[in-house]
Amino acid sequence: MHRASTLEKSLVMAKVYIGLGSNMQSPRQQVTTALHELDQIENTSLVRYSSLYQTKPVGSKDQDDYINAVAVLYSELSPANLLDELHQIENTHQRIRQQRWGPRTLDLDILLYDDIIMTDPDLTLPHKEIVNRLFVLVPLAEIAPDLCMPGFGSVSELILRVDEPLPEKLL
Ligand code: A4P
Ligand code: MG
Repeated sequence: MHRASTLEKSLVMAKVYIGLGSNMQSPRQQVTTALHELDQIENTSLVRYSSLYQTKPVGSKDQDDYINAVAVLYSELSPANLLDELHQIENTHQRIRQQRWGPRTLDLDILLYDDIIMTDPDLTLPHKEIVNRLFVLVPLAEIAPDLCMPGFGSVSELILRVDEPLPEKLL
C-alpha cells in the first residue's frame, strides 16, 4: 500500500532544471541560500545541484562577474505555479527589475520542465537562451552529461558550439 502510493506520487512529479545566477550583494551567498529555498517550495524537492561557477557577464559588460549554478528539482507544481514560487524567492532577495540582462541579486530561470515545449512570453520552455550560454550549459553538463534537450539536442554537443570563455568552477 505504502509502495503503491509512493509510486503514484513519483509519477506525477515533473523533473525540472533551474538556472541560478547572481552578481550583486555577496553572489555566492545569494546562490547558496537560494538552493536551500528551492528545497523549501511546497510539493517540491531539491534533488541535485551543480558546483558554483564564476562567469563573465553576458549582455552589458559594465557589471561584475556572476556566480551561476544549475539545480534539479522534482515538483508537483505546474510550470506557471513553480515560476510564481521562483519569483517570490527572487523578491525575498530584494531583486529589482531595472535592466534586461543587467546586474541582479538573484535570477531564477526554469531551464527545462520535463519535455514540455511552450513559447508563452511569460514562460518559454526550454528557456530561450539556454543553447547560447555556457554559464548554463556547463553546470548543466556537470549534473546531467547525457541530457538531451527537447528541440535542441545533447548538452555536451551544444557546449562545443558556443564561442565564449569557459566558466570557472569554484572550489
Ligand atoms: N520568462 C519566460 N520564460 C521564462 C523561463 N523559462 N524562466 C519570463 C523564467 N522566466 C521566464 O525575466 C523576464 C520575464 O521572462 C519574466 O517575466 C518571466 O515571466 P526576468 O527574470 O524578470 O528578467 P531578466 O532575467 O532580466 O530577463 P531574461 O531575459 O530572463 O534574462 P536572462 O536570460 O535571465 O539573463 N551573465 C552571466 N554570466 N550569468 C547570468 O546569470 N544572466 C543574465 C540575465 C544576463 N547575463 C548573465 C546572466
Ligand atoms: Mg530571468
